Amino acid sequence: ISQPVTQRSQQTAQSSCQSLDASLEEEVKAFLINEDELHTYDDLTKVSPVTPSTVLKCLQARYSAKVFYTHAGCTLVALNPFQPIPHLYSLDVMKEYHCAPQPQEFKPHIFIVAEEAYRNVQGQVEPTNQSLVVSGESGAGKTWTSRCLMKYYATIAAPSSSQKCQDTVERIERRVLDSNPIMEAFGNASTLRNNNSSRFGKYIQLQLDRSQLLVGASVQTYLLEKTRVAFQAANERNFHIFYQASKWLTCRTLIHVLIYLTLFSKAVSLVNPLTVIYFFWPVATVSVQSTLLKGTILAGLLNLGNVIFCPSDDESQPCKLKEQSRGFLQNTADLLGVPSEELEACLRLRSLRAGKQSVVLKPCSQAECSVRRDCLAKLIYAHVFDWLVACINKSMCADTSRWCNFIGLLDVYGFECFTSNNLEQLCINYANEKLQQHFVAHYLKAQQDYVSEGLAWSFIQYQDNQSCLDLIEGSPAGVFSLLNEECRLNRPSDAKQFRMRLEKELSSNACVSWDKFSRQPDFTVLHYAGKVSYQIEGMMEKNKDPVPPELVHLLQQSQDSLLQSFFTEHSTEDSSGRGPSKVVTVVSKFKNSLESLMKILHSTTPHYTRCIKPNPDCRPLTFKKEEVINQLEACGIVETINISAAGFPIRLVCNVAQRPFVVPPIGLDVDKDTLLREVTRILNAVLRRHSLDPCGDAGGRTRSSMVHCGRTKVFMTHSMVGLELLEGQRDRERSSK
Ligand code: AOV
Ligand code: MG
Repeated sequence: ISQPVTQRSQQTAQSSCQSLDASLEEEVKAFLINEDELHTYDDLTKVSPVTPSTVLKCLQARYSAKVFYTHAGCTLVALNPFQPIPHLYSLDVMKEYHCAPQPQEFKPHIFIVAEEAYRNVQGQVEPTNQSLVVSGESGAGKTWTSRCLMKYYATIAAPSSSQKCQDTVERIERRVLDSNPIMEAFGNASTLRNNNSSRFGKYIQLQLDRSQLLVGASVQTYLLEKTRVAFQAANERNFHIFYQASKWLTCRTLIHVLIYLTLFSKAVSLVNPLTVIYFFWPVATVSVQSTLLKGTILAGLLNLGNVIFCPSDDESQPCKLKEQSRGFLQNTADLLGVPSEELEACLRLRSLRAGKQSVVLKPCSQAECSVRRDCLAKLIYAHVFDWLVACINKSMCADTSRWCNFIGLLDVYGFECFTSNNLEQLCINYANEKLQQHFVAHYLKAQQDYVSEGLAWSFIQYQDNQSCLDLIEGSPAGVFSLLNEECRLNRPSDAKQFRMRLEKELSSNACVSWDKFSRQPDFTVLHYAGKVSYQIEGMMEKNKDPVPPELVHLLQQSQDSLLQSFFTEHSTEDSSGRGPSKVVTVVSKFKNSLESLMKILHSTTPHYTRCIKPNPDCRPLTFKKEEVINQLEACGIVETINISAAGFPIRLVCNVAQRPFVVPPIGLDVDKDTLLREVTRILNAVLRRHSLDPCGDAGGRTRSSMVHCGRTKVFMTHSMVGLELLEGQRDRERSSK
């Protein structure tokens, strides 16, 4: 049985054990004699012995042979080729996998995972929703993989041309696929790690009707990195849409240097404005469509970025606009449909409540003016993005009466570690920790079942990331809670003081460390995927994400009906920040949205794909061992393989009332024990009949049995073969009645 390693020291000991000692080296050498055949290992459970080195060698051999997918027991490892691989994802290949009686006998492919989930929806006992979780670090290939999965379902779950509802359904498939480039245009950007990095998370539910046809889809998004609108790190870029749309923006000033757009250029593919319009046609009014097509809001944001203020000598006076910014301010006001004097006043003056009735205006410093300007840009962009997602949902989502099951595709931002990391990275890496925990809970901790079921197994150690999660989300002593507490105090934030507080409160957690000599206050978290140092400066402000009420008032008066509609529902009272308890912080919102995601994941059958980035520079067909081994160790691939090889991930809960696989002649009045014994006997018999040895071997290591009977469940190895044969048998029995 797998066992969590709770102490860091044990983990260190474990990883040093993993470093090859002399005897193990010998074993590896023996194994490597067959180097010519290494690339033929389709499943890493067949590699013997399973060590980080042997697994690495095998993957490297496959990568050199241009084989990019490998099973790792219950998960699939996908190596990023960083170049298009012709024919790997063609229509013919999709059909081949879809039509095969046993797709798992084909070469490992993402389509096997897709097909398994598709067949699983119908369920062993009852239909079950499925989730395909794609994980991996930034640039590893998650978004690419989820696009492949969407294409697969849009192809194989489409009705044949003879079916009547072709018209609507065809539109749905198209829409589902077309939603991708639009969301990526607005939510992806070029970062140091990936030219097309997702700056938001998404979970797409593909809705299937009773005949397993795709009838709709809905998408849930998570925490868009909106700070990017106003600021990008060196050599990173703003969201793609600003570059893509510049050709069709009615922006009078695009010839100028736009501060919100970094200058370093990259070839960008254009998003077709017609696709955008086609999406919004059913849900947007004519004026909204024209706003979008002209791109006035986006152009307004770009102009806003060039509104610069001079430092002020006299604090009682609002600081002045730079002379060359006047034109940009006027353009911004025109494009956003607001009076330019009011826009200027909102940026330069802060209103303070003095007593119950009166409001005084306080001049803002140069820095404050810039913060307000950027805040306005972020506020508008975040609303545009949410509105866009809402439109996409409206146009894709099927009526609840039309669909009964779903397959969910999860594609979130991958683990990130930059030279400077802040709240955005903390949230992104926290999301990855949550997913890792889900994986650990599902595949590894679940093996505890064996104990309660009375099965004897040897323990396999794995890394539990609970203490890292406690560090971040724990209450009352966790980074998020302490950050929220600090924000609630509503006082000017002091990074040094906050760091001291963190150190005091979190000292007992082994997943955090403190660098006494760092120039800026920070803390280092030991994530499952590596160490990351987070800057504290600016973290509190980012968490509060305050919106000056004057800005909301301004936009409520906009002549642009779309812009105005974003703020009609918005309560300006809440954003005034008067009641400290009303502040819903960024981390609270994010934590809540992740919790609902986890609930959905727990209610579905998950399928994990681990994307691996073979080199840090995104170079085609380049395999850097160091880079790969770190990722393999981080996601616990060796433990996963060991548990998959030794374990029985398929469990049939034997419920006397349901009697899922009971083939006659078992009577209705049997007790549970008899039923279990009988099911096991039948399973073994079915396997033998198909010339499969129920006591088969696992790549040289004898496994006790492919089928095992516990107290309340029958366990099977991950080979779907047995299960499918069994289901086939059941269907035959039913139809012969
Ligand atoms: P990510 O989603 O995991 O990173 P992507 O899916 O965007 O990473 O992949 C990065 C790049 O790798 C893509 O733009 C492709 O050029 C290339 N790529 C990935 N998979 C394949 C494949 N199977 N075949 C060919 N090229 C591929 V991030 O969103 O940054 O976490 O936040
Ligand atoms: Mg991505």
